[in-house]
Amino acid sequence: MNVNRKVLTLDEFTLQQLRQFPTATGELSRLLRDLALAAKRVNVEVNKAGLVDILGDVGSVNVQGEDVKKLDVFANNQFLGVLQHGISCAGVGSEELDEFVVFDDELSNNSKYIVHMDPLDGSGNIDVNVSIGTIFGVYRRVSELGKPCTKEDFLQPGKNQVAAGYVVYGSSTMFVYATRRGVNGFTLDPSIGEFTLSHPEIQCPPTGKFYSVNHGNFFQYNEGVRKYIDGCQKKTKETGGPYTQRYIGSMVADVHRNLIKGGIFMYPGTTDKPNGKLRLLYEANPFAFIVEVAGGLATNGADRILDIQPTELHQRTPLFIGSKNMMIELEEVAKL
Ligand code: AHM
Repeated sequence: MNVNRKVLTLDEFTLQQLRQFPTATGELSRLLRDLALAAKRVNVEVNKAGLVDILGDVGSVNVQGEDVKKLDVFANNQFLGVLQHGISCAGVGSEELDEFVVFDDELSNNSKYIVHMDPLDGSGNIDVNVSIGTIFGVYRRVSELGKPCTKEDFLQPGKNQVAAGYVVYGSSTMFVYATRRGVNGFTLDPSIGEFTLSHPEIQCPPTGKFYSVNHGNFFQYNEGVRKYIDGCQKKTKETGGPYTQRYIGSMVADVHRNLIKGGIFMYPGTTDKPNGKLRLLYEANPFAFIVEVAGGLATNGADRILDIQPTELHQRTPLFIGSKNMMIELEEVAKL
């Protein structure tokens, strides 16, 4: 029989990784499998979004005061459902929910992980068929096993993540995840319904040519950030520009491109919103973990993102993230 040895599914890959740790329990592998299952279900609905009457607002408003789209609700329910019915997750914090969810049953109380997630990021792009994504961060709980998880499990700094990842629903669907050992990307093969290893050992190029920022807010950024952005458009010694501006408005797609090709993504604070728009626990921490494992950097302008001690679930943070040398240039030019 002719076996194609080049094709490695996500499950096969995580099992191979597991074999290298004889004492590992396999809980993280199962958790990743659960997340991939939910991602496949969400992918089916995202692909149908233009065909069925699933577009538009549900009519409610989420905890950040934004309109909730139907697909957001669907994605939230899918991820919550698989995590609750799996055996690896004790509870979930979701961008879509006011409070964290505790899966208070015997199996879940004995699970060692909790998950933070943004089930459908970039939802403003759903109606116009532009890439959207899911983001997740996995933490080992700090509360006592055998009991329901607690708030302190959900308010850990990002450096405590054991894994983080994202799914990009784009021209193809990709599941990318990082552990401290590395970042690997899997592309969904629709013919077999499996994520297969397509981007092994992703390294973020130390420099790149893309900068991603909402230029519409330019005059609301502080002077240092404006100076850096100006430099991105010029050929200067400091920035090595001009760079190419790329901003989709879906953080998953913007950071994914910069992770693969090299670049910098910024969502700075503005005069109206000094902490910017992005959420520390659901968006910034998972990406900071992934990008740092891949060799890049992430800061809020003052501190490393992964060192920030969260004080509330839905806390927002300015975010600068990307290729190492571009981040160093940013800090030098903007004097963050
Ligand atoms: P969402 O919570 O509505 O999905 O918004 C999050 C998105 C990010 O993916 C993206 O980077 C950012 O919002 C874009 O915001 P803006 O339109 O202010 O530039």
